[in-house]
Amino acid sequence: MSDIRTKFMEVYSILKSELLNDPAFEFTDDSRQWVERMLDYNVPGGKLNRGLSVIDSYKLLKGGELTNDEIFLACALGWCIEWLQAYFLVLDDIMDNSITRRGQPCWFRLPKIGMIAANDGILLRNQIPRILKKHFRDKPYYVDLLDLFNEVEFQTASGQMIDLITTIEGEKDLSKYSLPLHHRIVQYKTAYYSFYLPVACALLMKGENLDNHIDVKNILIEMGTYFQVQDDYLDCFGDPKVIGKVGTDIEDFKCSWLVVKAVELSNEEQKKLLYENYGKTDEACVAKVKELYNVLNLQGVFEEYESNSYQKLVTSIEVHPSKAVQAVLKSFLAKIYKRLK
Ligand code: DMA
Ligand code: MG
Ligand code: MG
Ligand code: MG
Repeated sequence: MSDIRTKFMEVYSILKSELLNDPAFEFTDDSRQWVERMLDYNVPGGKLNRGLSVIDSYKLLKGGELTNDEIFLACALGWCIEWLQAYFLVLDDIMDNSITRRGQPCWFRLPKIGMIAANDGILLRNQIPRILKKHFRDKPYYVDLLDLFNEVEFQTASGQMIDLITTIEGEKDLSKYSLPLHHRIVQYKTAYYSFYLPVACALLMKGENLDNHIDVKNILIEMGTYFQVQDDYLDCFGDPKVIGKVGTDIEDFKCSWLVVKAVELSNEEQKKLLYENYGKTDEACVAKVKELYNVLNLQGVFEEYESNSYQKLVTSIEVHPSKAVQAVLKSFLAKIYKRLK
């Protein structure tokens, strides 16, 4: 497995050097250095789960050893997803006013970067079709691949939009926060690109028609929802040293799974406390919200949610007719169950 990680990193270097010598732009030393530093800072530093799972999934779908060519292509698609993630995160951290990411300051927080980060996000996004064009142009599934990335990007950006418009100053309203709203936000902002996209890439490489795999998509969306509930939980209860980021959901008035549960479980007095303190940057307000989360035992409520979701997912995976697809889904689920980061 560490073998595949090494291979994956090798492909990163190749893709990076191709992008730094893209003939469509006349790079100078300065501009090349800027892009190289920006890529190294933002693209490869995460868990790489999304990217690596393209290779994993393709291997399981094929059911045999991969050729060098297949390994390269699966890695390249994996990196396209990591690029997409980097693009969304660079912009997400600006919009969420975050401090750290992957154990280092958010890109826009660096003194010489600031709002140039917004354009860096756009560049990251534009590098994806550059990679796809270079390596997949002649493939019969090229158009489907482009279409898939476009579709998923649209869904993610729309999810980000509904995540953000719930926090508009002057329109903050906790009574609007419900599980259906939360589900809708996380399905769009996280599940499509983090869970459906890697498997869909592997299916396309295998020559499959995605229209025939709606059942797989639905299971992956549910898994992605569970993953974002974990993210919401870790935002408050995770160890920043382990998750590599400091939570900002309470300050940001986010429609987090935790606050939805808190609204649901609070009595009138507790609700009042929540309404008065949620969405404020003041440390004392944040501390009061966290204290209420503890009084309501949201850690216990989460653990219960976690084991229920896990059981439900296992059940829906096991009714899938294909053993290979079952293996893909189970491997995904195993990677995230009870994750601490
Ligand atoms: C993440 O939402 C969604 C995208 C598309 C980046 P988030 O703001 O909860 O993520 P994080 O906790 O990593 O900032
Ligand atoms: Mg964020
Ligand atoms: Mg966000
Ligand atoms: Mg989060």
